[in-house]
Amino acid sequence: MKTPVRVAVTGAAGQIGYALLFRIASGEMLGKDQPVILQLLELPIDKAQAALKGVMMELEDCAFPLLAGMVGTDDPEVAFKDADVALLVGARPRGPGMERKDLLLENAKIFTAQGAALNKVASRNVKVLVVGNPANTNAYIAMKSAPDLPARNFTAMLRLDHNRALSQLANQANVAVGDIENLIVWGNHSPTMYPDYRFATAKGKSLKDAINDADWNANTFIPQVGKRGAAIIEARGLSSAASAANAAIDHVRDWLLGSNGKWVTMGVPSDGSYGIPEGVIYGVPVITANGEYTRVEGLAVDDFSRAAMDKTLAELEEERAGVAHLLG
Ligand code: NAX
Repeated sequence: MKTPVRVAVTGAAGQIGYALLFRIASGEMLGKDQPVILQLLELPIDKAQAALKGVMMELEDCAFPLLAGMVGTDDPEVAFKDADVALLVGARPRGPGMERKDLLLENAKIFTAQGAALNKVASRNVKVLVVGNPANTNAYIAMKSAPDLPARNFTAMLRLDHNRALSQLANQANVAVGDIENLIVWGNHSPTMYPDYRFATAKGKSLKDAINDADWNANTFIPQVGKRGAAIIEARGLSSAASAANAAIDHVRDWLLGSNGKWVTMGVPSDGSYGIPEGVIYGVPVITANGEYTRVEGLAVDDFSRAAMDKTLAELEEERAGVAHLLG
C-alpha cells in the first residue's frame, strides 16, 4: 500500500468543495491505488463548520477504500500541516456594493494568511492550486507570503477556461474533443483571458486551417470562452461548480501524474518568457511529467496575439499593484 498523500482543501463546504472532495477520495485525482488524507478548512463560523461536518459525514458514508483519514478544521495551520497538495478554493465572494478593489483586498488578507500558514507547516514540496477568485492574484499573494517554499509550486486554475475552449473548438471544427491537442489559454482567469488555437490540431490536422475564420475567432470564440462563467451564472443562478471541480482535478492530476506529452494550461509564475514580467502568475502552455511542469517555449506571437496577451497582462499588473502595499 502506498503512503497516503495529504490533500488540503479550503472552502471545503462550498459548492466546488462538494463536487470535488468525493472525486478526490475515490482516486480520480491521484490514482486508483493512491490513498489520500483529506485536510479540510472552513471559516470559523458555526454554519460553515456545521456544513463541513455534514460533508465529512457523507464522505464517511461513501466508505471510500482510498480515504485513509480526514481532518476538519477552522485553523489553516491544522489544515495545511504536512500537506502535499493544497487546493485553495475558499475565497471571499463579491458582496452587494463591493468594489473590485475591496474584493482584491479582502482576498489578499485571506491569501496572505494562508500563504504564511503553508510556509510554516506544509510539506516543503507542497503543490498549490488556487481556485478562489481572483485566482491568479490570490496565487501570487500566497506565493509571496511563503518565501521558504518553491515559488514554482504556486499555480492558479486556468484549466476550466482551457476545457471550455476545447469544447467550443470541438463543436466549431466538428472534431472529437479528446482528439484536440496544443490549445492554450494565456493570462488571467477573467474575461480578458486569451484562448489561442493557432497551434491546435485534431489528429494532427491544424484546426486554424480547418476553421479558417478570423471573425469567428475574434467575435465568437474568444468572447464566448471569456464570458462562459457569466453565462453559467445566468442559466443556473449559481456559478460553475462541477466543471470547476473537474478542472481542478485535471490540473492536479496532470501536474502530479503527467500530461503524457499533451499541452495543458496552468497559471504559473512567469520566468520572463513571452514578454510576461517575471513572477506574474499567468496562464501558459505546459507539459507535465514526474510532478513538474515545463513551459512550452518559443511559440511565435503574432500582432493579434501580442495585443490579447498584453491586455490580460495589464489587468494582472493592475491587480498586483492593488495589493503591493500588503506584500512588503
Ligand atoms: P461557495 O461560496 O459555494 O464556497 C466557498 C466556501 O469557502 C464557503 O463554504 C466559505 O465558507 C468558504 N471560505 C470562504 N473564505 C474562506 C477562508 N478564508 N478559509 C476557508 N474557507 C473559506 O463558492 P464556490 O462556488 O465553491 O467557489 C469558490 C471559489 O472558486 C470562488 O472564489 C469562485 O469565484 C471561484 N471560482 C474559480 C474558478 C476558476 O476557474 N479559477 C471557476 C469557478 C469559481 O467561480
